[in-house]
Amino acid sequence: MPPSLLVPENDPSVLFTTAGMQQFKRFYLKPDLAPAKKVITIQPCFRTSDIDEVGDKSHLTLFEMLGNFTFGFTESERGSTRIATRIDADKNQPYFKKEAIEMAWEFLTDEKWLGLDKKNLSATFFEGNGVLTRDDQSEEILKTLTGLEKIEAQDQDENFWGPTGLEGPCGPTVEFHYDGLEVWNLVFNEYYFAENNYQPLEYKGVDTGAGLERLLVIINKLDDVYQTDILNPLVNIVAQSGIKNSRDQRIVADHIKAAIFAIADGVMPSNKDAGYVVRRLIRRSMIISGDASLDLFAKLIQGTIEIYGSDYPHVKTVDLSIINNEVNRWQPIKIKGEKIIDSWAASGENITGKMAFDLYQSHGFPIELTKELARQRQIEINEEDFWKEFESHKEISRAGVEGKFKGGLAGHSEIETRYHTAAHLLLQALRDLLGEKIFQRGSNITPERMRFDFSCPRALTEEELAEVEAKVNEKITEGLPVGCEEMTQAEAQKKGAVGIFKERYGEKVKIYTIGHCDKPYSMEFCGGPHVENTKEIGQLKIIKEQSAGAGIRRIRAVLK
Ligand code: ALA
Repeated sequence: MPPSLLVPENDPSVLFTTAGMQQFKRFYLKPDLAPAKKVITIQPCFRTSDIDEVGDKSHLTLFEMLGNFTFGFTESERGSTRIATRIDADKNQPYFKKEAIEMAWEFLTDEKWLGLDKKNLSATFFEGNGVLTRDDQSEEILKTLTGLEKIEAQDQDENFWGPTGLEGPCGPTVEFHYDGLEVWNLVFNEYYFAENNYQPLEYKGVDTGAGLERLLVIINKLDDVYQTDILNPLVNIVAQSGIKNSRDQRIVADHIKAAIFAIADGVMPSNKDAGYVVRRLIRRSMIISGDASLDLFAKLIQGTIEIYGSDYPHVKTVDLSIINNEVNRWQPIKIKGEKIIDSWAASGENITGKMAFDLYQSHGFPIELTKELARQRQIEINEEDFWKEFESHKEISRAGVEGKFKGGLAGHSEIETRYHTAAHLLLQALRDLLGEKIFQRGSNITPERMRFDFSCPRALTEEELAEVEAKVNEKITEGLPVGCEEMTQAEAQKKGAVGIFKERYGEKVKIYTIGHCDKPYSMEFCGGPHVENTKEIGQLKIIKEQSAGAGIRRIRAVLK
């Protein structure tokens, strides 16, 4: 299945997609919803928790996680005939510990597959705690693997995974390590965690995570992930820009690449939530690269597109101007922040948590930078209090996110259906005028009006808005038929449909076309519903155009 977006769409309890299983959380509860009992993905994962370790041998902000997943296993599934046999790859049957562990071992060690030396591999399993039982089953299965010599029990910190966010499936893990480096994590989801309580799950499932970059290190006998051919070219670009320190080189390569992937998935740099993380990645890179930033970031975008453009075509849509805006925006903030901290230093004041938080809140000054500047000026900073302020603020903004989420659920009255179709025409009219780099970044429809967000580095002129409005109304007047067709993502992409990469589940996608089928005017991935003929829409009037964050514009329009 295709990977999900880096920002999960229906899970306000997390900022980013940190693991392959996240888009499948509900399938562990309700396996019948899953398109298959066995699924594999390659999931770009974004881990803010690892940012401080970036630059060492094995941690990255963004990495690709290889995963195989299964849902809906029950003990009765393991009929007497199946326990001893390898699962049949063609059958749509769930599996559990025995099969998962054996397949992992075979894949890691067999000459047919990775062919790793068994002597360098070790395994760990969950030793249990007061509440959760020791995973004896996995231990027994590990003991049957030929050539595996080191098996160790470990505690919950090491060998228990999940849930992501506040609640969800979770369970004991079996990990394989190569020369001490974790390369393979099997999570046996047998519990559901909610309200401080682990409930056994009715259906059990497996969630695997294997870091692509780490596997490359081992297979190609490298020292660390930054030497792999998916990162080394980026590190070289940074080195050529004159940055000498090798850890700094790696940090900039990692951060800008992660920012590019996030932006490609619609996360624009901003002052809150995921957008703020992206902003921090860019700002930390700017602190390191100084005056070279603009030129260097342009080269890194180019380099990232060269490496990833064919596998992740949407990275090609990332516009340099979004990052340029960040660089330009940062200069005055940096000067202002330095001045404020200088004045604190001059009066001999130390920085309280509240002062640091205000600097962050009102000037977008990340704590890392405040720390860096405080250190240069030899004044103290109360970081603990900063984080307390930060946490209490986060609770408030989380409540905000949930509120927004509820408000965003669209109804499907007739008038809203008309707005939906009008949104397709609007996107196409914008693309006609401004080019194919324009993508929809969100929309909100009520019976009274529509709000439409799209990627665009600058404001539109009045003439341009008039032209877009006229184009939409022209297409309405033409009375074009609206059709819907189901096809695979690949077919849709080939036909030039817009918005494909946002699709998360399953093979087939719904494509709505507006216009005559040999030469449709608009062709867009969408769940519907839509009118049957554009005549039904009425007339569109653009009321306002404004900014909706860096690199995003918002149009408000009404139908008459
Ligand atoms: N979800 C598991 C992990 O992230 C596989 O390690």
